[in-house]
Amino acid sequence: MLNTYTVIMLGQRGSGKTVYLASLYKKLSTQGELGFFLEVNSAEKRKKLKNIYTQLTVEEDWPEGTQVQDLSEWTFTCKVQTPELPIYSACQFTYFDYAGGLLTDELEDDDENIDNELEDKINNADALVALLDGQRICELIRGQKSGLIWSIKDLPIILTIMQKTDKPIHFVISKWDIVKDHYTLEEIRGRLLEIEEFNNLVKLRTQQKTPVRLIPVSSVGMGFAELQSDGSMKKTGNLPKPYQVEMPLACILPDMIKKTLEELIRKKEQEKQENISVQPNLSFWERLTGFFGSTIKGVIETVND
Ligand SMILES: Nc1nc2c(ncn2[C@@H]2O[C@H](COP(=O)(O)OP(=O)(O)OP(=O)(O)O)[C@@H](O)[C@H]2O)c(=O)[nH]1
Ligand SMILES: [Mg+2]
Repeated sequence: MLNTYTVIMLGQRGSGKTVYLASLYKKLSTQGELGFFLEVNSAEKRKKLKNIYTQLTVEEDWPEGTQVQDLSEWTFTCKVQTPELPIYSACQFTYFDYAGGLLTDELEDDDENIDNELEDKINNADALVALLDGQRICELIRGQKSGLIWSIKDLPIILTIMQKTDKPIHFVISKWDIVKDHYTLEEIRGRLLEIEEFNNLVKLRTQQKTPVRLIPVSSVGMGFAELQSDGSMKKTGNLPKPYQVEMPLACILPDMIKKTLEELIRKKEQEKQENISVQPNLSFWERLTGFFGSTIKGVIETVND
């Protein structure tokens, strides 16, 4: 039996959760240079994710906002590929997609059980990732009211949830494609640290020596969409080129699957001794840490005070 880990992305309405899920799957469902890939465990769900991605790519409209009733659960098997061994299933992780309103809005009585269900999942999660809406962050830096509201209402709700856990937490900035021409990651980091609740959480984690990361991603990549002056997002007709969508997982998974991997490597070492004709150029662990290690270094900024 594989270990299953639960990763929950915390993001308000419109922050980009559903688009991210579809884009993540698209990017990671094929074997490639990354060294690992994802498989969705049900054929039905696989189709659903592909459909969302196709709609995202070819239709003029974006996928609809998720309805409160549509809390959905996705189980991915994370498979590791190596040149010298058959493909290994390293772990499974579960991911939820839900209506962001569940986190921030007052709910009808009928919806309260769904809210409780989500709360349970959050409390039992193995890692939390906050999806910070890049569009709102820009509005905040520009001094627009919508950005201010985000910083005093929506963000603190997410931070309060994160404060309650001692599991790994990371921050992802969504919609980096529309942010990056205006602000650097440093500027954004600085502005976020001016928010007291954010600063406190980062300080606490730094004292505990569990680094918090700030990871810019774009589910669609540069040039796919243009922000309009009324705040809407217009597609340009270009194809999506997901940017750094695998990075949040690349930060979380190695820690969680370390034990499993060590076990695999041990077995592998034994095999090597028994059968000297196998001459792998790189060990499992080297490949994996090589991948995770090298990608993580340059691109991800560690937020510390
Ligand atoms: N430019 C750009 N826009 C994005 C990106 N991801 C999402 N968007 C925009 O943000 C909107 C909301 O994205 P969703 O993924 O539906 O947001 P959500 O978090 O699932 O929202 P709820 O389901 O309402 O909780 C999309 O319709 C797009 O207009 C991105 O990577 N780049
Ligand atoms: Mg959604």
